[in-house]
Amino acid sequence: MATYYTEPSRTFSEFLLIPNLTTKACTPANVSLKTPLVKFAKGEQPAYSLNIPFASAVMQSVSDDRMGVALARAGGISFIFGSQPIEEQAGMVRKVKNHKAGFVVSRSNLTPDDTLQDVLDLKARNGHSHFAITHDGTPNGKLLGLVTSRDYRISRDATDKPIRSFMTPFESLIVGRSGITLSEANDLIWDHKLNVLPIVDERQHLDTLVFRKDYDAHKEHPYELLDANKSYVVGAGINSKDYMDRVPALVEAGADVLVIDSSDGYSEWQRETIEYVKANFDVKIGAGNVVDREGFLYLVEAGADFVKVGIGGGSICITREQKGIGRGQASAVIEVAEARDEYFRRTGVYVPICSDGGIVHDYHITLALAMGADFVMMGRYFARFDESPTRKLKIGNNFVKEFWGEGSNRARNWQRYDTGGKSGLMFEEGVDSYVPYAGPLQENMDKTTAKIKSTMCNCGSLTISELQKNARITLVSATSLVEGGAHDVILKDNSGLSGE
Ligand code: RVP
Repeated sequence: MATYYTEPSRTFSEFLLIPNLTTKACTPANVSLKTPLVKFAKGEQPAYSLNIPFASAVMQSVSDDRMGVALARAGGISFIFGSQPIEEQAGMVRKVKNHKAGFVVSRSNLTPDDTLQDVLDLKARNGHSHFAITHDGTPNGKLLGLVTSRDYRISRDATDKPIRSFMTPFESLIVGRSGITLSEANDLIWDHKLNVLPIVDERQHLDTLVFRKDYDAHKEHPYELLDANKSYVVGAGINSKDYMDRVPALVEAGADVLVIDSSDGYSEWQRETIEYVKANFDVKIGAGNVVDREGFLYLVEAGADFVKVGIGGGSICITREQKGIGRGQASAVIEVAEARDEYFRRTGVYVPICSDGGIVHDYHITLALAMGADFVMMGRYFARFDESPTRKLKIGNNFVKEFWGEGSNRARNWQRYDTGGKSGLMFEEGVDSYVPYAGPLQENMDKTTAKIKSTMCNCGSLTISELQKNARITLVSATSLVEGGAHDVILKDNSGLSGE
């Protein structure tokens, strides 16, 4: 006979947190959201921790190199999507690792033979006001001069004037040498009252530019997640099919952490993948997804450094409808967290778990953490931001961004859903959709983390592990769900009434 679970499978919206005593010391400013990313032994520190417990989903429409830089800068981690050719994915990882905070590759470049009109055209196209003048007009050509808006007067100058006649020539420029630190570059910027400092190599070829405003921005990101070489930490998705080719390329590109990306990770394919990676590389590897104790323990015994939890809860996911597998996200997290704690007591090894999918409201993140998740992975949340890889469109009066599932026809990521064998039959497990455009990542994350910290204070907790120990969580009835939103009032926005 089949096994029946007596408890229904539940989701985050069915729970609320009950406040604990808030002491005077418990203020949002004192709350830390630091959390382990990979397993560690009792009394030791994990090799990687996150400063903010957020990971961006292993999805084409979410995690490319731009998201990787933006999220690491904000304190979390991106897992660059694996449903692309190996070299392209490795290229994205490399871009994140090579992105030196504050040092940017010049994006507006011209040659001395170009004209003032070319400067004006480029300015109109990308809005930049500094132009590197290189011998061949490329970002890393020999630097011959610089043009800023102080070098020309549109009202007086002929637009066919060649750049060489009005640029500031190299001989008159203050430049930094490749290899200088950001704070040394900043000293030059301040000492010489510059807005931009070109960094050149020993052959006078342009390496990068440092902008005064970027240095200020760098100081505004106190949570940025850096490795020992001061490069951003980045993850990458792999699958259990081409890992023997993909993993070496990703490790060579500098990926810090890998994750096997699958809708159902409780499989011998995942065990073999983990064993291969552990035997051949010194790189961290997460696995999943699972929704119960057995699945968690199986992947941990195989050597996983963290385990991802969740089947069918993603906003674009139709796995439950298509295949009838899955579990309410809250129930899955609660059971796996219990298994994680039990494993820790038994072995002294703490294996972090990630709640993946189904976060709709910011408070769902706090609930997931309170229920035992060490961090959350989100797709829809990040897809809404400027930094996600997809197009921003105007539909009616609203701006939206495109967002599609890895199991949709558009992504064609069949490996994520393949259960092995010679399967030719493929069916969609995801949809192609839009999400409301929400602006820049940092601004949104600041708001979300402010809410989480504030709720943690309500719960008398200064850290995530305190929250996991102290949280008191109650189920809500269907009727009290109504009570939780605005009710029995006429909302002004929708009233259709006009007042004085
Ligand atoms: P959400 O944050 O609710 O958008 O969920 C994102 C998660 O959904 C991903 O991390 C992944 O686990 C899952 N996903 C991605 N594509 C699909 C699909 O097409 N079914 N599901």
